[in-house]
Amino acid sequence: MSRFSNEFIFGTATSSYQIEGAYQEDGRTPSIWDHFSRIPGKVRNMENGDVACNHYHRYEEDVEILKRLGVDSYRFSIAWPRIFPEPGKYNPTGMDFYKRLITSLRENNIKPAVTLYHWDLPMWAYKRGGWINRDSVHWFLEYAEKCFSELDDMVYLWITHNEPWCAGFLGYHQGIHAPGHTDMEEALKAVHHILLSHGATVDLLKNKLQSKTPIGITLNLSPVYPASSSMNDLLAANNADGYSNRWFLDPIFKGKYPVDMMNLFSKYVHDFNLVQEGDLEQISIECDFLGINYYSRNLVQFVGASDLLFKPAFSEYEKTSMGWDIAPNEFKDLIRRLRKEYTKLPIYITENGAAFDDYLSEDGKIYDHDRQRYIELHLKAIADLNEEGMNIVGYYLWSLLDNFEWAYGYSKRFGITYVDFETQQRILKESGIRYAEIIRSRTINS
Ligand code: IFM
Repeated sequence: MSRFSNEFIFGTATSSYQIEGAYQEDGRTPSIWDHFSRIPGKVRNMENGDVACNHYHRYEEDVEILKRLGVDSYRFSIAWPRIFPEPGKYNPTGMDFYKRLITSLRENNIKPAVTLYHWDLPMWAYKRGGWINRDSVHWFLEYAEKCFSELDDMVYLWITHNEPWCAGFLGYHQGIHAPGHTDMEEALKAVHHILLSHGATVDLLKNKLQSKTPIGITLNLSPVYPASSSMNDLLAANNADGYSNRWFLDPIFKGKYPVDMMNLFSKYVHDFNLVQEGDLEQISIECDFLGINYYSRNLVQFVGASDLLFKPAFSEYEKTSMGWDIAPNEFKDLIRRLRKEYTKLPIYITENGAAFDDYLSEDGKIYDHDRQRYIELHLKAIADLNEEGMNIVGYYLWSLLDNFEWAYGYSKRFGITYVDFETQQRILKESGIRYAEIIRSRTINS
């Protein structure tokens, strides 16, 4: 039996576009996901977040679920197009929703952990070039400043960006996420400006506004392994690691982009003004914590006919319904490496969880034992890591609710609460009931 300290934060996580719905209410204007999801072929069954979990109207019921779970904290994101529906035009009615939500959380002793950007870039910003335009840093700062001035005294921690790898590379290089571009140079620009906006926002909160509220960034990191020990596969693993992990960790913690990846990327970059003097100092500004979203490991092999020389390799590991390897031991490798090579900052696991095909049984319950086991394995890994002194200070389970899983629409269920999207009925799954027990006892079986 392993025990979590009394200070350890147990939580669940969601994001605005994935759960809120109310896509045209109280002044909200479209985001890139409203637009992208309407392009045929981009999202399974052309589903979208117009209604999603209708959390905008049902947030009180969702806070009740959080209470039942007994979580210490709840992580959610703010929809930028609710706050600034048009350039430079603040919408207090949009902000009021988050004030109501935060007030309700605090009345129930649940600490609000707030992400500023979880991918719903306003369309007005996209039309001006989106993250490819360096001015995006100023637009983001204006938005962040308003969130800070209205909410900072009620917020437990701030997260500037969720998973810049997805916003940058999935959105601008692979085209799988909004805005659906497939251009490496654009992706490199987008990532650089996202990271710059992160640094500028940390500077704003800590130095200009002198706030004591902790602030950090959330990266989705995946430890990479070669399919064999051949030179080619080792090269493939190095590149995959550079693309998914080091391209973010190195500028944030070492103040420089990795040289091997700069060489690999150099053929795409024609704008030599991209990284300007002072940018890397800004990006590597000291934060208060690092947020990590961990789902799986990444096994790769060499492929000559690809720009980055790697592709996923066949793996015999048990998988979730996303086809992702269940890999709690590799999670330990990742954390140990971060401690050795990158940072001593407190670490929050800001997301971890699994999609499985859930069935509502005749007795009205969801016996999602696969998900329960996945959660237990990863919580056990955290307890073990903390015994080694790795200082993981909190865990946010993804997700509180089944929700809109981006390009997969509603076909993948990550929730510990089942959502019937026809009726909006919520049912706590067995994994949720087990999570509540773990939280109550603050222990996990070996
Ligand atoms: O649903 C996403 C979330 O928006 C970001 N992290 C990964 C989750 C599962 O794919």
